[in-house]
Amino acid sequence: MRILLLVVFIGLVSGLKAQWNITVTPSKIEGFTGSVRNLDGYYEKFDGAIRLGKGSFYSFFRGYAIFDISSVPDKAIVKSIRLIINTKHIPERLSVPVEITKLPVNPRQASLEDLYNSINSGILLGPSGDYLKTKSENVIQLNSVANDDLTSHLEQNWWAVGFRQVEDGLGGSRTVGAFEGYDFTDSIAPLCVVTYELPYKRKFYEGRKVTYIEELTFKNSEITIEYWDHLKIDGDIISLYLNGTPVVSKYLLKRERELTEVKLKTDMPNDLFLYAHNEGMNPPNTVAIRISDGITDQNFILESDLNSCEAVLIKVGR
Ligand SMILES: [Ca+2]
Repeated sequence: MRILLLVVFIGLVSGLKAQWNITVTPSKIEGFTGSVRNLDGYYEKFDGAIRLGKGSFYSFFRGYAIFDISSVPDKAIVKSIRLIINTKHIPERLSVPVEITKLPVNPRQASLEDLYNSINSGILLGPSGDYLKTKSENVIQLNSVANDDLTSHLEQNWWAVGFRQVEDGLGGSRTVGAFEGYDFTDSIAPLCVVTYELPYKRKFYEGRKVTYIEELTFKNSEITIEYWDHLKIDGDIISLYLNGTPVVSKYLLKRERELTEVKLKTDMPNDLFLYAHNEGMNPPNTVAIRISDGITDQNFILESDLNSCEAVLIKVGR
């Protein structure tokens, strides 16, 4: 069993408009593919190869591919999907007109008849036309329907697409070729490259406006947060929320540093914000914070009042 897993981190950081896009090539593990055909009401599936094209025996080949998308976080917002299919065995000077479709059924559970018909009824996920060329790498950019469809499967950790041959009007009597993107003796497998972003910035919390003032990166996910009042001690009572959960709750700030240890999420940015319970004698509510992961530390000040919260984004990575 062959596992392909390639994770490329593309960090595009520009001021406070940071984006964390990650491109993943999902591993494709088991039950990968089959070609499906209908021989006068008799439905067959051939595991091990995507095979498209009209056979000489009046059958229309359809296929499907299952991708393991478990490496894409459940909360990802899918921005684009590319399928990369290496074709071979297509006769020279012919290309196979093929369409990529949404699969409305789970190919591991559907009956062969349902699977066969679903591939045909699924709406298009990519351009239509002659675009699978012979003996070469084909890169197919899928559309927003595909993005939404994959997003809806994130918690299931699999995603499948159908491949259907576009009829050429020749009645199925002519063999127009087939391509085999993959079989168990072939090292070239179709790939699915997913580019996504993660939702990481909250705009409001309990009606209070949240503003991000800084973005921090640590190597370790286990961090220590120290917090204290660096100004005149005026009775500020604070809560600190990490990813929406209080890690410091209704604490009266002192000159002395208090500390708490937390674990960060590694697959998405973490947000830490200051929630003010009052503003003390001297508004606003202000806290000095030092975060350390044991390798580096970062110091910053958060200010909040009863209508707004200041926040930082924290990422674990290089
Ligand atoms: Ca204050």
